Amino acid sequence: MADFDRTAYPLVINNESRPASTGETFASVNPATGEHLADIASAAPSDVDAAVAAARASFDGGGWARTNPQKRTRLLFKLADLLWANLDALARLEAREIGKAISSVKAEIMQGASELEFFAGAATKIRGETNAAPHGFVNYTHREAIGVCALIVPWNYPLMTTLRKLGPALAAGNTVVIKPASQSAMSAIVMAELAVEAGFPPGTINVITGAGSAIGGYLAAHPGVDKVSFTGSTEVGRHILDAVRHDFRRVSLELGGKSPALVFADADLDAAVPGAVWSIFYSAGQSCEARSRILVERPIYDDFVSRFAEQTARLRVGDPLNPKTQVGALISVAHRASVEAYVADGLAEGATLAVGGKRPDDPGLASGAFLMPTALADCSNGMRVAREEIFGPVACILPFEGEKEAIAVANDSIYGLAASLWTTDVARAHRVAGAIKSGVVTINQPFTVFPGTPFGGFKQSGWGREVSLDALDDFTELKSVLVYAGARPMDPFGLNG
Ligand code: TAP
Repeated sequence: MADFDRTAYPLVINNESRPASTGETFASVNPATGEHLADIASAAPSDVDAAVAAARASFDGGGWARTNPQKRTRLLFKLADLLWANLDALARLEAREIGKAISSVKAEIMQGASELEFFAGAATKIRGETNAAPHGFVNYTHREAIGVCALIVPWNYPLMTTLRKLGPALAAGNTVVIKPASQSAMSAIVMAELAVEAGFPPGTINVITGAGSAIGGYLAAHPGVDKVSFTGSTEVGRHILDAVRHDFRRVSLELGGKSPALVFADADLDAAVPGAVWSIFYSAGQSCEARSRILVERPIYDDFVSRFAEQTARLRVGDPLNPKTQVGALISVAHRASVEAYVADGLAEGATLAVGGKRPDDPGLASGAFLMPTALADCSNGMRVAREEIFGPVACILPFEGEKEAIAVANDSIYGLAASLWTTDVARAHRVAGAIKSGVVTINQPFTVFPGTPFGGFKQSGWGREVSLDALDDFTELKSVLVYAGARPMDPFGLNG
């Protein structure tokens, strides 16, 4: 049984919960209250070595790599069952740790468990192909596990992102070392303990915690790691690339975004306005796929801005543990300061404040990292607020004239993760979807991903795809086997005379 009430969280290596070898810890703090929640083990490089060695032994020695796919399926479903059984406690744990509204956290853990189930089923369906080959030859392919995978995860969707990587990695037969973000480590540790309860062999799932700049970098560069799967900022993504490039180890990267929502004059505003509000303010804007640039066609611009501001002002901001709360705290007071600086910068560059832009008036929220959902209207795409990822509850609203300009502005970004289109013109919806340079395009609805649908970015939003079966490809190597099946001996130099 998982213990959700403790105040110390260990490393999980080789199915054992243990303190860091140095005995060092770091504090987990509730960003909504400033309350100290727990002490988390702070791994030393020698602990990373131990975790990689355990994963290596499970992969090379066969603890996990030699399980048959049916057993992998059963164990992954068992872990998913344990997550469902502990859903409320896990949601509470994460809501306290990252300050996010508990209704959101719960939905994300459900999504993560569903994705795990998707890959549990996929473990028995990994397929190869036969290909055309010259007469007398047979060619077939199969997909093999890569080996030890380092899964490095950010704080904004902690458990969901961990499960999103864990499912395809394990389904394909890899073993893993998970490095959660320091601000959201607890749920990964509990999940690994539930995996021990489920019966995963020792060394299959290991968790190390500690500063990314120290042990995250050390893990990514570790010669015992065959693949790094990273989700986080584009800046740290570059460090990850540096860590793997020398020996060409495998890597996939899910990075930042500055995703647009395009609202055309023919859109159904009863759907587009709440959809646009949700897709920036869900998770207090701390989403890689947040539609943080809202491009609105000129004839409906004023109406859209006033409806957007009115609906945003009605969002319930407050205690993350209250099930009615829609927007919780930001991840830290320091992060809120960075978001507030962006708002000030946008106003200085000529944007107008449509709503928000301040901390909540409620004195009960004064010690937490809260910020009211904010919309900056009359932005232009050259402004810093429209170009950089703010990663907070700030929408930039920009007017546009016609489809051509909308596409040009939407694509004028270093990122290309997601885009939403709002229009009742079916032909336009598909035409614009084809022209937008992003990994995901959603039409007349705000949701980005369901188990089985691909997720990942163009341009500086990353490499690779998650959530769908493409993720299995990213966690496997493709092997081509060429067989000679001719009647006479193979003698390419003609040496047999
Ligand atoms: P980062 O600061 O990039 O941290 C992500 C992870 O990397 C954390 O576990 C962090 O550990 C670790 N890390 C930090 N420096 C490292 C280094 N030099 N080498 C190896 N690992 C290192 O991101 P964040 O602030 O947690 O999350 C926000 C960012 O993630 C945003 O840019 C957001 O867009 C992106 N994100 C992208 C996606 C997708 S799917 N595209 C999804 C969610 C988030 P510590 O916590 O210990 O520093």
